[in-house]
Amino acid sequence: MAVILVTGATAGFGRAIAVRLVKDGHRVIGTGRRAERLEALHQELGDAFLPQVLDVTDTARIAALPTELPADWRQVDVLINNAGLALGVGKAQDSDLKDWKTMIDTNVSGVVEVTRAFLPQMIERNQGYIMTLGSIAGTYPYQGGNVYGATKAFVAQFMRNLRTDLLGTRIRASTIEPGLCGGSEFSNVRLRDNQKAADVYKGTEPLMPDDIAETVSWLLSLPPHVNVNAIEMMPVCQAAGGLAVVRTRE
Ligand code: NDP
Ligand code: 8X3
Repeated sequence: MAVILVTGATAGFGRAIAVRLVKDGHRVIGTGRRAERLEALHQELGDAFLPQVLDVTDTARIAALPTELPADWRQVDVLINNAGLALGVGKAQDSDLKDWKTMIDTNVSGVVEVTRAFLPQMIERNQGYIMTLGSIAGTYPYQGGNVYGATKAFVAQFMRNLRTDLLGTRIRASTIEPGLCGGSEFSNVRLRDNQKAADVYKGTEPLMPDDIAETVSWLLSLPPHVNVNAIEMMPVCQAAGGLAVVRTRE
């Protein structure tokens, strides 16, 4: 059984992944900014869960974390880069530059820095697995997806390049790219309005955090010689749309 570090374990996918992986018999280090949520999860899951407050935009704390973990938690076998967010759905010309920077700091720099921090010990042991949450927004453009989608496109290419650099090692790397998924705080954070967030899922049967947790659990159950490079998943009620055309002539 593995020691697994999950970023963003205080809500949504990360929480569901932590709960599922502890049920699967693993030991999970759950991170996030909200200490009280991590403590509640600790109460629920017991000593198979280690809470660690971590803001993935805090470069110094990330760098220190691998050596600051308790000795028997230090060999992280699996890193799940899940922490991330979207802010806003405005067009590029209407968006807030501060929101863009927060998304880049969290979804791009956060993933890169946490990955870089835990890679050396995986290389040293020639063993490990890195999974990162991308999104269909990294593949399919949509209005208002601008920087959020671009951060997830970065994630997809970073993970493909990571796979290439890791060739010759036994370390695996996968990207999970979900589409519409309810049951998390994603839209509440993005829209900053709980009613509008609820409306995103109205009349749909979206993916749920447990579906993502199930996928993670399945990936971990595969034989060590199998690397799933990427998984794109959508609810049955969603599909990619068409191209847009503006008609200004008779
Ligand atoms: P939630 O908003 O429910 O959870 C996001 C998690 O990320 C929280 O635990 C939050 O913890 C953490 N987080 C955010 N910013 C930081 C930060 N600076 N430092 C540390 N942790 C942070 O969203 P989801 O569970 O839905 O999303 C999880 C991932 O999946 C994200 O990367 C998202 O982009 C991606 N995704 C989501 C989809 C969806 O439709 N829901 C679809 C496709 C991908 P805290 O606030 O406590 O720090
Ligand atoms: C979340 C999915 O389509 O809202 O990454 O961008 S989407």
